[in-house]
Amino acid sequence: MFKKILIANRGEIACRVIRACREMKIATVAVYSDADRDAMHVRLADEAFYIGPPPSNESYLRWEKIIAVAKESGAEAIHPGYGFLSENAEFVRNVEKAGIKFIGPPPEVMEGMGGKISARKIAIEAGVPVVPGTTEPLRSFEDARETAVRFGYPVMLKASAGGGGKGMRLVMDESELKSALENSQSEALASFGDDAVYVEKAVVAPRHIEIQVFSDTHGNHVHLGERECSIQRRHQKVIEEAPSPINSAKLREEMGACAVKVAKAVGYVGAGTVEFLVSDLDRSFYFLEMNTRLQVEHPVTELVTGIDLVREQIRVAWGEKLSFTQEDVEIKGHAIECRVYAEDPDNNFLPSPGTITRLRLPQGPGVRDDGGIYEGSEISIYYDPMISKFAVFGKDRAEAIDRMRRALEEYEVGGIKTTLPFFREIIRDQEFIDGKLDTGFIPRFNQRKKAVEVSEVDQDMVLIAAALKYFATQAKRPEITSKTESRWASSGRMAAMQNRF
Ligand code: MV4
Repeated sequence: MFKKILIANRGEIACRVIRACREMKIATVAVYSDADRDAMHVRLADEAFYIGPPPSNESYLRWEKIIAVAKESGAEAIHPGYGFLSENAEFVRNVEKAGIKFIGPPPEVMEGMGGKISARKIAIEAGVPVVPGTTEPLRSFEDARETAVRFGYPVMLKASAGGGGKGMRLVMDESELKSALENSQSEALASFGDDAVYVEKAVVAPRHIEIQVFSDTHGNHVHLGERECSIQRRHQKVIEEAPSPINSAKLREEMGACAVKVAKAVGYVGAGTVEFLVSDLDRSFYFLEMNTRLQVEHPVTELVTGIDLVREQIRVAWGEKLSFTQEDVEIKGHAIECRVYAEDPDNNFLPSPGTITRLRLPQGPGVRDDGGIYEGSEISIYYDPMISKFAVFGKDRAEAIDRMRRALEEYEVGGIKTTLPFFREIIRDQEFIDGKLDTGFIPRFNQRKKAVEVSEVDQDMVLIAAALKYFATQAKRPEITSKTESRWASSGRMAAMQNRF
């Protein structure tokens, strides 16, 4: 087995990989920028090397520097985490040229799946359903007009190089097409340096369900069931769960088989994810794209399968066979993950940098916090503001929701704003509890919230009502005073406010 691995990343995912290495008795090398001198991943690793100023393109994206550090430290492999260099084929080629193992798929696989159009071609070739649409970039407005009519409105324009919804436009009818095409192309050019845009038929109110796949270098390809990731805000996942609340063994088998077909077709190696859009109407599903990395939301799959995906990635990179077969994979229980961000949900999710002055993590049955921070940590403005991923496990979805609600009450982060209050509301939302999760969930949730907010003129009434409620709850003491907060949580918060800790 490898004796030493370099982690070309930061934050919680670097910590996650270091933790797996520790368990496997592999020494770890961290890299850090000026902004991360005191970061958690630097403290957890056996060695740490400085790689440059805070901006990513001067530090975590400088692959020559990172490869030089790997050589200098004697690391035999590099784990890229997600983001940064994780899907950069040029980086992989240079890592391998330096005689270092890259923990991930071969560069050709990354290139094949890197473009949406090329990925669609691979999926079609593999006999996997894709969203009806084109497999060539649009040549002109005329071309777009004819294609849209052929597939029928509404259609989606998508950037082939796209990701994160950039360059994506929903077009309801022909009157919107011209400006949508121009905007989509210029956004694609600005974001990716490539203005190739193609057409897909729009799937109405779809779910985003993805299948975790795993492949070794001996030609074994398996899937580990699905993750439901439909709850997204501005194309960023917010809450993920496994299994999907649809929870159909038949659908899992069909989608899993398609995901494995895609993995086989590209000669995949390691951990990958095949994304699908699933129509809520008839459960028809369509290949969307494949992510050639370990994903943020991998813990929910680990919780319901009992398989350590990072450990498996490292074993596969060393050349071992998968430690399990498809028959061994059993989905048990239910897991839900919330992405905790240093953002202010009351102020349009504006990043909230600063020092974490207080940190109390949930404990007890069924909780897992994949964190990258500690009390005293500084959250800078330079990187993604995700500070931890908080996941719970229960025997079924109802128990997982109960645990998430309880654990979110215990969870306390002081000194900065976080998205925790937002999650405390979602976990109590009836549509969420009922599992009605499609792409329109967050917009509908915001509408419901707005409906209960009051207008300016009602402010006095609200104050009076609040005063009445306050005296009513005072009278009822020592009962629990809040529906949303345990007494342990509120006394902790009081202590924090009074600086008595
Ligand atoms: C779509 C779609 C409807 N029809 N494609 C793809 C990337 C993801 N960030 C949003 N994507 C979508 N692609 C077709 N042909 C709707 C979405 C979509 C979405 C999908 C899953 C979860 C949330 C979403 C929010 C907005 C749009």
